[in-house]
Amino acid sequence: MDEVTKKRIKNLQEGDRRALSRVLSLVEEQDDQAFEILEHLFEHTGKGMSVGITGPAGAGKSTLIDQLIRLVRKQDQKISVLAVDPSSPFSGGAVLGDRVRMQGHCSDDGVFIRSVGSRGKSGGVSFATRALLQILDVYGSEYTVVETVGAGQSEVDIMNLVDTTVVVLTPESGDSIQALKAGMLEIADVFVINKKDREGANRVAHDIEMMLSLVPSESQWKPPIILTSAQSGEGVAQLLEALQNHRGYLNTLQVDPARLRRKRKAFLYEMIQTRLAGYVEEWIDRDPHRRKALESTDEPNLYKMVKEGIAACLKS
Ligand SMILES: Nc1nc2c(ncn2[C@@H]2O[C@H](COP(=O)(O)OP(=O)(O)O)[C@@H](O)[C@H]2O)c(=O)[nH]1
Ligand SMILES: [Mg+2]
Repeated sequence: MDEVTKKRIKNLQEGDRRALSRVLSLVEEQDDQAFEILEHLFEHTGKGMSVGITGPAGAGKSTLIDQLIRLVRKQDQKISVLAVDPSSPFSGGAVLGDRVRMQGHCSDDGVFIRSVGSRGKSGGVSFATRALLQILDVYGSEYTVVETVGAGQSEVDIMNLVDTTVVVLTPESGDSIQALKAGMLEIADVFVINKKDREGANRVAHDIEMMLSLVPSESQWKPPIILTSAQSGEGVAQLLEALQNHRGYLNTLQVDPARLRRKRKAFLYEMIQTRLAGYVEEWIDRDPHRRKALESTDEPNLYKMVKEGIAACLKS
């Protein structure tokens, strides 16, 4: 590793905002150096906590996160938000509504907000998100919140990357029950019933309690159900407390060295896949015919071309 990179990592660890931007760009560009940095950072992570916040669109996740930011900043801790937007490419567009809502924090150095597209052209959102989480952890972000919509497989995958998963529901409609059916019950460490200012929050809380009691669980952790009103900020302090409690619970669990090794292996494996996918994209872009051939339905020698491409990539 060269001196500049070493210095950059040191600056990142000291909470230097410019080093953070630089490292993030390197990762987004999938620069060779980025992979080296990430491998190195892996050992320095584990100080901050990562929180996934998921639930139906419109449940109030962004509003809730905005309130969390206020609260965490009052305690003078750092907080970051990664908004996973299914429609934007990895380094591309902003989640406009979210940006606008959270822009009150723009000038605050203790707050970092970034959107991550879940249809990245190579490697996918899982690697990108994991990389961002590690970098922000090393940067000193005490809380890193990942906001995702819905209950698709990619959301469940993302939730596998965070320490604590919060499922946000509202009194409205039967969305709570539907969301729970889609596998949210299993992934939730904390439930939030937002919009408690509206009719029916207690009923939804009761439904969830019922469902939880029907599912046998070996875990010592019983997911709390927290009623909030994100607009007014009511209940947000209780949410933060629940997050801290869950973190405390995780700390009581024995850290299994084999599990850590598996995690590291999975990370390196993902890194290799991402890197290879990057080579393939580069190779395709080197000749305009290739992209066209890939996208046409009547190209006769497609498989041959793909084979050639893979061979070329493995050589480079
Ligand atoms: N009545 C009420 N409305 C809320 C509450 N929290 C959020 N909202 C509104 O619900 C809408 C969706 O909120 P948003 O945070 O964008 O939801 P997201 O899609 O889950 O991120 C916005 O119009 C919010 O102002 C709440 O506690 N009570
Ligand atoms: Mg949102």
